[in-house]
Amino acid sequence: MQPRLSAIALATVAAFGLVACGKEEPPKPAAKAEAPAAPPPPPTMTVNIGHVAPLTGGIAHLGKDNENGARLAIEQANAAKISIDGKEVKFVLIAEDDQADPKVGATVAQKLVDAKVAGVVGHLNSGTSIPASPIYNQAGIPVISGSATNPKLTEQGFKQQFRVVGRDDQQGPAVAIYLAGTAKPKTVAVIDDATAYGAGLADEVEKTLKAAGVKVLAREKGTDKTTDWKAVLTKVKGRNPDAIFYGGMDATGGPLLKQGRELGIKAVFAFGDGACTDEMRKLAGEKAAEGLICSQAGIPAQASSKKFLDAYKAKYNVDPILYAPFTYDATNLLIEAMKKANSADPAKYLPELQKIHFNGATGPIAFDEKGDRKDAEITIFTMKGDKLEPTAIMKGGKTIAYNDFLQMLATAVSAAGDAAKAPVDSAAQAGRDAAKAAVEAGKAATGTPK
Ligand code: ABU
Repeated sequence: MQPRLSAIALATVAAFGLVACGKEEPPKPAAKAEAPAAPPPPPTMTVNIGHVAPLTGGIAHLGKDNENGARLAIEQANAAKISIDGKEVKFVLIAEDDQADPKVGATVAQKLVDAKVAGVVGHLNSGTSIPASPIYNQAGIPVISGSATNPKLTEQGFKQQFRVVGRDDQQGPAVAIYLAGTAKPKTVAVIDDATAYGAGLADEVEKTLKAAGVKVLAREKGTDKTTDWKAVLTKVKGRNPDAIFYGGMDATGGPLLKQGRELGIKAVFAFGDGACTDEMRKLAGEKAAEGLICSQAGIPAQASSKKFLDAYKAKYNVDPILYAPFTYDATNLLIEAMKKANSADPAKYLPELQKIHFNGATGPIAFDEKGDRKDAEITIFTMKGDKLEPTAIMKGGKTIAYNDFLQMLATAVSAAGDAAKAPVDSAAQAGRDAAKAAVEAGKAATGTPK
């Protein structure tokens, strides 16, 4: 039996050998030397991009929102396998927490310089961006803030400093004109949080109100950590203002509004962009927040491109809060300039950034000679029911009702329905162009919104 079994086994092995090889040759040992050589992997390069925002403290939610926007852009760029100088680039986001503290902001800036980042997105706050800016300037590192609005940031002559939002000398007059035109206050109390942003914006509002003939009461101040405003508000209540403007962020503005209503203050409250979030409804309570007027130094987050909004929601399972579309654009601007220069060397790609024309999630972006965004919009919102509703877009001293802006957008969407690529973004762009044209032609109402 044994020899017969062996013969069967041999025959079986031989049969399998024939099937496996497909030809009548005895199987050979794997001919490794004859296999075609695998192509060498493409050369790669790592490009570090810094991001700075407060990730701890009262406005950590805004810092995280900013970081989310930048991180999404990095992830998309890596998925696109971008090549620079013949090398496939892996972009890495180095995210730092400056705690919204000017000193920490400067320390973190030096840390990013030492880490040899190719560019920086940030910082979130004007109060940290301004002290960090000479450090980046000395190192020649391009920096784009997606949220810092104090004019000084781009008034220092630093050629590598940019921002993709408007400035407080645009935002302050816009919200003040809107407040004066709609609430028609005779006296306004102005309070700020003693930061570069809050105090600077309050100054701009005060200047504009006074120029419009509105009486502005003596300035009151807190800090960016004040959550007990009762002493300040009691003083303000005694002066019986028709409106109260606060320059500060939502973490402090929310308690201010809540405690103001608790004290029985009936005045109209108006805030700037840092306190123009839906958080206000949670912090102040729905009833107290009703009727709040506030401004954003750009288009509303929800008006940014559908492509961005969908990708953000898919990745984070929430909607952007405030500046995420702007930090997303800021990151893409750095990458686009590197692509155009075919280099991630700051000295080589900076000239491309200075002259860039880029269609971002927040619309067309180009910079003026100071590094400010050309033609930045300012949006005015009113808290109605459970959310902030965009009311008007202000641009170049003129006002267009937000619904008219949306109408133009809808018309453009239908006209651009067969746009070859990225139709939604093309249509949104066409809508923005139409709105811009309407504003520039002076067809929209001026001075006060419809
Ligand atoms: N623009 C408001 C928040 C950021 C800043 O400090 O400017």
